[in-house]
Amino acid sequence: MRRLLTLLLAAATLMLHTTTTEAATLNIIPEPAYVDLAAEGTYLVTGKTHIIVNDELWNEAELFATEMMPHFNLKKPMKCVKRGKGIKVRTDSCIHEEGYEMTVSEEGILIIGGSAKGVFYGLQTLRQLIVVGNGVVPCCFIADEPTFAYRGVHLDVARHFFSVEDVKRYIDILAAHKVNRLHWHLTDDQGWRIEIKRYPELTTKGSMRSETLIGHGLRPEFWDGKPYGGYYTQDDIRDVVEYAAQRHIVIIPEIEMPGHAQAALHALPWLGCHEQIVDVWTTWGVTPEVMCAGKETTYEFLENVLAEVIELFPSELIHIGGDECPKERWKECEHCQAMMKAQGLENEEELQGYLVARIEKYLNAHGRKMIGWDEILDGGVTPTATVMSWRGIEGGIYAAKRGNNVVMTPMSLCYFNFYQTESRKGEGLHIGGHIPFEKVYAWDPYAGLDDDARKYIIGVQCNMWSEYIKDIETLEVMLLPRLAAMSEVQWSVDRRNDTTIREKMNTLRGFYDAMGWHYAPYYFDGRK
Ligand code: TNX
Repeated sequence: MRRLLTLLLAAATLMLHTTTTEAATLNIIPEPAYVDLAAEGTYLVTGKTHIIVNDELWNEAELFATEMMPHFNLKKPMKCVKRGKGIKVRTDSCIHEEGYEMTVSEEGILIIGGSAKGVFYGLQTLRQLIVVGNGVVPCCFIADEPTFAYRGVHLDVARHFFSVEDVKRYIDILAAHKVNRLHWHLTDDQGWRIEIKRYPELTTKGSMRSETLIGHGLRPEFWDGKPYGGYYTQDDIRDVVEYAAQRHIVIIPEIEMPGHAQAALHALPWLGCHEQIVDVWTTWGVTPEVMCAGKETTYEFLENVLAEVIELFPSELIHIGGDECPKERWKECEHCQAMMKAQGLENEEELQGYLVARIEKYLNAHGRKMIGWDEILDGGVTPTATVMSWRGIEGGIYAAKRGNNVVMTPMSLCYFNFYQTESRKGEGLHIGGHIPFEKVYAWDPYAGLDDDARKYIIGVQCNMWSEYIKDIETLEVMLLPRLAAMSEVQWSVDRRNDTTIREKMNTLRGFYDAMGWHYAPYYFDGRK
């Protein structure tokens, strides 16, 4: 970091002393912190180019060597060796942990990362250059590091299920955009998708619903009449967590509580207040059927589930949902009312606050930290919870001013399940809203915050709710190219540039085509 600062200062001084400054760009997304294109010449990377690497960085080198196979039409990955010429990678702890410096000369390429993470991101930058330049990489020097430590993308697999293979493809796309967190929304009213050994009913019963709402509104003809389900075994989960970790993406699991839990209540009716059987929900929205916050058995259940979740996910942050929990059932429930009395709680909001605080204690006692949607603020939040601000930015601002860590993900800017054009023509049926590429790109996540509060904004995230997203192609079209805009907000917020972004996006489009990723055409054909 210190090194990059010195470099930027030197560059600024140089610019003061030159009369003509041409903004050189390599069309990389997200934009690197510093690019020097002054040197002439190129270096040609082919399928025969060696990657020179020591044991510590073998994972990163081999992954790159494998990723390049389709581009060079190779049957085997590019060769990784310990000595020689080609693409050399190493680390230097003077550089920011996620940063890197890349020097391309006519003799070869050198990437020095602050750690294996930095090397990985350097190689992602190089991959873009190689693919769009067909192996011809211009001589240059790049020094790079991210703005935000938390660069998240969310995926809802409860409303529609995505296979292990689909999730890995999604992870590949995230990694290429230098995203480092996948928020995996694993449970909701319409399906419980993670195997929990202690409660097999959660998946044997809770992962299947009788049909799905496929229209807008609640008319009978809008349901499809087809049973729908799916879940991940614990082996599947371990496989995905490992796959993501190799790409330096931490998976944050979300187990929804006490609301958005009707599928769990279907499987285990004693989790509810009235204990009557409810179905795995076939409708979208907010259901009154929520977990009972009065019975000790609910707390036992949550701790037992989290114990298995903690075993499966190394993430320090564990997401406990906390959003959209109607309190009707609690008002009529003798257990909830007794708990409120015993704990001296004024109202049902405070009862939710009690549940959340108790779960946070459990997570902390097991070496983890809690993150939840901004409703966790309503019942009086502890100073140690991380808040995900979705109902707007106000919750995030309030939390940051109190000194809670915040991830900004306001619905008006970060809901990638929303339409991308005003006319909605050709987009298929989606939940609503309107978030074009330009709106994401123009977002300032620090708006409304003074310097003190700013440092609590640990990152930003876009969310992918899957009520109307049923397959991986649609998922990709909703994600791309808006993720490119989001990645510039996450990685390079102060380096965004309205005059160069269009050309950069045209270059990135070539990269998407080469990768075979599906993307929406609207940004490219000018439709907002
Ligand atoms: C709100 S964001 C929800 C989700 C829905 C989404 C639809 C949040 C914490 N809750 O349950 O899927 O809107 O856009």
